[in-house]
Amino acid sequence: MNQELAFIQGMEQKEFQHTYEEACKLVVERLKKINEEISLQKDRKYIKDISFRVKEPNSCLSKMQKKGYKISLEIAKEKLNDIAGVRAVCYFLDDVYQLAEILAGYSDFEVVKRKDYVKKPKASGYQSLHLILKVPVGTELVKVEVQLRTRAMDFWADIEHHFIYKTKEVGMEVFEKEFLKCSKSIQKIDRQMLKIRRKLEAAGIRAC
Ligand code: 0O2
Repeated sequence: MNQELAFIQGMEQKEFQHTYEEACKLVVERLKKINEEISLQKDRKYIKDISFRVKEPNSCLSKMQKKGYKISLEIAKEKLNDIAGVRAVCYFLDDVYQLAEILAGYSDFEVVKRKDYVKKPKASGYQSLHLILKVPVGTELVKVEVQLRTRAMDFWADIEHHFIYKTKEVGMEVFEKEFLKCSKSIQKIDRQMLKIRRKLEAAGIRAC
């Protein structure tokens, strides 16, 4: 059997999938709990959406090949940060940072890496705050990539992912520029929305 096939079959094993699913679910449960508590505390909506996925075996294989890693399950577990992926979409910019702090504060979660593509967006215009966490599943510590972003960032990333991010089409530069322009507008809108919310709060106007 060739290496690639053995890799895919290894990833498809129930036990492997289960471990990563459990890791995602643990983070999702925490996020739900945080959402309930903070929404009450702030008397407004906090997290709009929480989702998760275990990365498809084929997608993991492509990423391993793209990064030039030896194709093995052990290397995938060690090198791929996003086999387990969780996303939380917030309303406001400050909520994204606060949420990252709360998650990082759990004593059973270890922050392995923090990538702030909000402060420093990627060349494409992609914005999100990524935390790579190690979370306990049974006796293992499993890596989970948590993507935290605002609704506006999510709107952009979703559409850009659909048309641009993994495309093999050539001559996409004109569209990439358009997306970059939109990302800059989104940065402005997120800042404006935060300012408006703060003014409303200062005026004592609460969400109804
Ligand atoms: P998919 O299909 O979304 O899963 P690392 O190994 O953690 O240091 P990694 O994972 O190579 O670094 O890269 P990076 O840039 O931190 O990206 C992690 C994920 O962020 C990507 O996963 C995407 O989900 C998202 N992302 C990064 N850049 C862009 C972008 O320009 N546009 C969009 N729409 N999403 C982006 P995957 O596995 O690449 O893809």
